[in-house]
Amino acid sequence: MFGDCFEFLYSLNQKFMPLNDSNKKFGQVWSCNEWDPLEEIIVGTVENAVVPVWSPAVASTTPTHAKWFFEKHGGQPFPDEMIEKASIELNGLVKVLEDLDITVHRPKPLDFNTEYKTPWWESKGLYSAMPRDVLLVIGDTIIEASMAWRTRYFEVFAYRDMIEEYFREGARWLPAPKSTMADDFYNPNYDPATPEIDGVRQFVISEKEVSFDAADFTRCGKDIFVQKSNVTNAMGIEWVRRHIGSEYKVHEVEFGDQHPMHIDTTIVPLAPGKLMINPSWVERSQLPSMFDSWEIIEAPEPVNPFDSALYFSSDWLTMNFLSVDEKRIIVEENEAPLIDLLKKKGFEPIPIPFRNFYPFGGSIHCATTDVRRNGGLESYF
Ligand code: ABU
Repeated sequence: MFGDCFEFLYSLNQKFMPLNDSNKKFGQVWSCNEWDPLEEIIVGTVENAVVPVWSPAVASTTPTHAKWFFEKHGGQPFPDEMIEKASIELNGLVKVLEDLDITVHRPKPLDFNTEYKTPWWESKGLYSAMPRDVLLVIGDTIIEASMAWRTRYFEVFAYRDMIEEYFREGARWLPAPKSTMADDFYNPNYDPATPEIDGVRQFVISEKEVSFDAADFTRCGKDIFVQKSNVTNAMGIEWVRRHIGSEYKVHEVEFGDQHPMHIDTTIVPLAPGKLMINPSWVERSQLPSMFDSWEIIEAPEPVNPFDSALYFSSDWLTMNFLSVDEKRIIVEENEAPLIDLLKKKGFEPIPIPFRNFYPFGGSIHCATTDVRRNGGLESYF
């Protein structure tokens, strides 16, 4: 009965909200921070999503309680019901954005269940649910991240049609070098149980080749903050630094997340002079001193998911929200303490249901990449 009802809602959703609406015009690429008024955005899709098989790269950031999920489903499509529920929420996000007059584009999902082969290994794909991981927009440039998981090697092709459209509209287009992701790209001694040795953070990837996910970067105009993680290495950071132009400064930061992968549940710029931090990972003293004049807002504890499991992420998806402008922030509707805090601080949260997307590894920020925000390139420090 429950399943039938979802099937019906899902088919309605698919009927009225087709992906890849080719009639929608692609505009200019321009986004310099996380808070200028949003005009155009990419929203991911869980269509065709495949569960990765357990591997050292997956194990490096996956909560140990979730291992059973990968053992049971690894190498197979995500269960239909998960896809259906998350798709409804993604389509709801699209509707909210479009009602705010924001142009939304969706990727063209690949057949992620097809096995592919490189000279070094074989794999299936993952999904095109998280454009934030793959595409980094800095000013008028779209950077394709190199990525670090074999399952994500070809993921960018889900976005290629739209990147080409943006290129035609004048965007600069910068694909990062792909690493081989051969066995020796990964650190054979990495053990998630000992993520720090003699005070030095350990990572599952080595420094042998360039590697980064776009979501390890966060933008505050001319200043961009990035962390090393289990998908982003120093070479990857240096590659971005050298390619984005001398008007930008890339600052490397390190906090207390023992298994880092993506900075957007650790520090989140909200508006000029306002930064939200994850109090369980970030000490104020660890922030670069340039934040001394900023208001630092500690995120409240996450509300534990009522019926969803966090297979790919920490509990802190609470902070993984999307700013529409300096005041309005799209947040997950169950995160009541966060919503209250934002209101108290003068923001206008827009709550939407998004809990069924959480098990895919992210929330609203991960599920999107803002392509155009209306504002100039400025220094906020
Ligand atoms: N992809 C965002 C997840 C980060 C986290 O696990 O907190």
